[in-house]
Amino acid sequence: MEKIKSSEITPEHLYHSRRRFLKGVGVLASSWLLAACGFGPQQAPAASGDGSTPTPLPIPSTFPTLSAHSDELGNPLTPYKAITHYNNFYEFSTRKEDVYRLVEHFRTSPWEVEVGGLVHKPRTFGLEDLLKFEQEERIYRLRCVEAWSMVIPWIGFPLSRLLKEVEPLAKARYVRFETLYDPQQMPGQKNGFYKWPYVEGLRIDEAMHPLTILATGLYGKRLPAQDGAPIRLVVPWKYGFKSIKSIVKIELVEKMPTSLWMAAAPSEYGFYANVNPKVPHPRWSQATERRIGESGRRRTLLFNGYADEVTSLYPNLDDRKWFY
Ligand SMILES: Nc1nc2c(c(=O)[nH]1)N[C@H]1C(S)=C(S)[C@@H](COP(=O)(O)O)O[C@H]1N2
Ligand SMILES: [Mo]
Repeated sequence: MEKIKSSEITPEHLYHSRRRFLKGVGVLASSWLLAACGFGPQQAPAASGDGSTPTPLPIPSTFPTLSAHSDELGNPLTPYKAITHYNNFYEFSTRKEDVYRLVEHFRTSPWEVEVGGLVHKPRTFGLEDLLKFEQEERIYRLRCVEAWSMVIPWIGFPLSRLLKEVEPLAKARYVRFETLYDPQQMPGQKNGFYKWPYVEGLRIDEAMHPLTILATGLYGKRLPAQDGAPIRLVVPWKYGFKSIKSIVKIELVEKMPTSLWMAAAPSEYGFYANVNPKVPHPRWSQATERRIGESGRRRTLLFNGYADEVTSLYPNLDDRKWFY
């Protein structure tokens, strides 16, 4: 009997999860301070169990329940415990293992997000308004520029839906996002090295892309504070630092915004920050990554595995500016 190469077979569960995914998308100071979101590749705690830490906020009736146990490539979800106990959130601490404790008293309700700038209909959305957008589950890989990664079942809604509500003007070319500034609650903001508040930005077509979401939950629950409650951006084909947490302001602008990381280390971090295994960080390789909860390393994928969906956004992939 002839042997079939295993690469020619698409296991059924992969086929179905791929379909589910597609349905979902609808078609210096001292240099150690400069590692975007950390100190370079480093050890993470071994992830174990699901270790559910209940969040006190009620789960909105609009939240979908967990729909799958792997992403569209067949990678298993990272355990809840790891997603919520290994966090980059410099407003609280530069130590990933400490963040979950320091957010204990962080007030995420009531919460407002001001959306304005170059738009016809500027508007301030209360969290309750944002939760009225139809919430869906999106299982995405998160690839930190420090070369570790997770698979996270987010709940949220496309950013494009919010932007359509405010009707951007034709001259709006970029979207600028800002995290809450409140040093009383966020002790890390007393660290004068960084220019607070945390700022990030996207080109408007990146912001309108169907993969780009605002997340309000994960694992079928409200977003834990350490993951950016009550609302954070998720842009899965870019390094994790673009996915700004605890957003209070979204502005449509004409000029490319300067992010916190561009200001802190312009030779290391640019605006686009698309994942590319072939473009090393000035201080380490991006060829492989450590998936939290696994041993060994995985190969990093171009655009973090979302190349089919997003390559068309970036003409001339040889231009280094897309990847740093
Ligand atoms: N406001 C804010 N957003 C942030 C960060 C931060 O320090 N502050 N860290 C970023 C980095 S470097 C990463 S890798 C992701 C981590 O998200 P997670 O802790 O939910 O895994 O959040 C990003 N968003
Ligand atoms: Mo990161």
